[in-house]
Amino acid sequence: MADLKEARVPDIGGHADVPVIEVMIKPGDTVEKDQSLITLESDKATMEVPAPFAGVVKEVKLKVGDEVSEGALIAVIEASGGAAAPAPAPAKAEAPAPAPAPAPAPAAAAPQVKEEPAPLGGRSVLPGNAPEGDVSPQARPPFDANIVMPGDAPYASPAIRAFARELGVDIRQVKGSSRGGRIVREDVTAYVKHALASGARPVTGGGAAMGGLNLLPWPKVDFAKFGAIEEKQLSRIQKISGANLARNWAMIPHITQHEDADITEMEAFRKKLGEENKDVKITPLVFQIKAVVAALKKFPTFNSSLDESGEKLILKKYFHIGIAVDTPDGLVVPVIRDCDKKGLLDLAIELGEISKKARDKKLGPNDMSGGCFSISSLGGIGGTAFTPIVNAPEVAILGVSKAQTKPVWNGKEFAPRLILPLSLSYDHRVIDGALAARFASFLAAQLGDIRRLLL
Ligand code: CAO
Repeated sequence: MADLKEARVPDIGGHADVPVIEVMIKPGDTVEKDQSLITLESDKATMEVPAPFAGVVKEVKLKVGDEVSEGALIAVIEASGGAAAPAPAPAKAEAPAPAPAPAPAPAAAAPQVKEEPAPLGGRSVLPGNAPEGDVSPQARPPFDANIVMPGDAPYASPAIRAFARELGVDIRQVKGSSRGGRIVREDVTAYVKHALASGARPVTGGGAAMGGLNLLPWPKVDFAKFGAIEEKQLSRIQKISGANLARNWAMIPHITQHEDADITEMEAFRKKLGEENKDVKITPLVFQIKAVVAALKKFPTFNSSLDESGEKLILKKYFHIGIAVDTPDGLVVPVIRDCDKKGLLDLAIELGEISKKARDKKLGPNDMSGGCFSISSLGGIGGTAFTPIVNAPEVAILGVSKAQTKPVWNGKEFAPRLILPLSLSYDHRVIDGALAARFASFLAAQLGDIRRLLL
């Protein structure tokens, strides 16, 4: 029989009628013990209420905007085996023993508030159950908003803090516009836009606040006034990559150098190689990886990163190449390691494997870290040129468009040649235009002369 249990609001330090500002679960969700269920907002702090036990959410009994006090029913959860909640809630030391029925639910069992410092400002978490080795519920102090959220700490929900972190925003710089000065999502986005518009150059490549910019707030438009609309949430990948792209675009002074490579001979060789190795898909991309490695060896500045202070260049002696892969959920950039030590066929096999892994959503953090330089190939789709965004902390990225046969003057006549458009974006703080032009023409020469590439 289903083991249905109730998750309730624990002791929140005597606060009553506290608004629910976030509901993080829906029926059907599987929750782990201590996973946040809702966020409450007292007039001094935001608090996450975690699940007192693991299980599957059957019913959610609250919605955003409800006001709750201790004991309010949050959700009915079908507890998974062995992780049941403790028995009825203990009474607080100073409170009279509660009547035997109706027993408050498990969530109220451990009325302790633990301070959990988050990277930016304070954050409070209300554990549903006592952690191992914790003191008895009676001995624990009730929630004190002043402890977990000191008066001068920014006033924002954990979700808004996480959102600010994703964008690299120091939430202490953001002014809250909501009731009581609470920071809401719009305040964070307005802050970023303001920072971008005023054009201030951030001090470092890593996490510096973009203060002093003076952007207009993002236009708020009621699109439904003009016709039918539909809303669609961005995927998790889109949110994460969007935040990274926005930071990189705003903080890196980009230049894009365009170059054409004559890949007529390379293409003939690729086709031959493909016929001899029918079980491996060999696309032009593996040749580009080899050419990039050769160019990185010749121009080591391209194989570097600015350190966090923005004053030192770290030159890498390894050659790990990131490949932008388009997946149904958004853009990911897995990394192929040690490309200098791998042949065309090895690279082709690995490229097939990581693309599949990316599209099957099986990439782990290790698959996507440690890249030196990225390639974004839209050649299989089309286009004549584009401006890729540098994948920080790398300092350059190669965009590849679709190869096309074009008439090229050979001194006597126009001859049909297969021309591959290359778009090299780079961080102008690290790389000068002349160096970029040399890198791009070296790259084109490598691709144009297959003998050099195979050396
Ligand atoms: N010019 C002409 N044809 C090209 C080409 C180019 N530059 N690059 C690839 N092709 C051809 C391939 O040879 C293949 O042809 P066949 O089907 O006849 O064999 C076809 O285009 C499709 O190639 P592919 O895309 O499957 O393989 P790939 O190795 O070129 O690329 C991958 C692999 C994972 C990079 C690619 O599938 C992808 O996801 N690209 C999108 C990357 C992206 O979104 N970048 C933008 C980032 S910014 O938003």
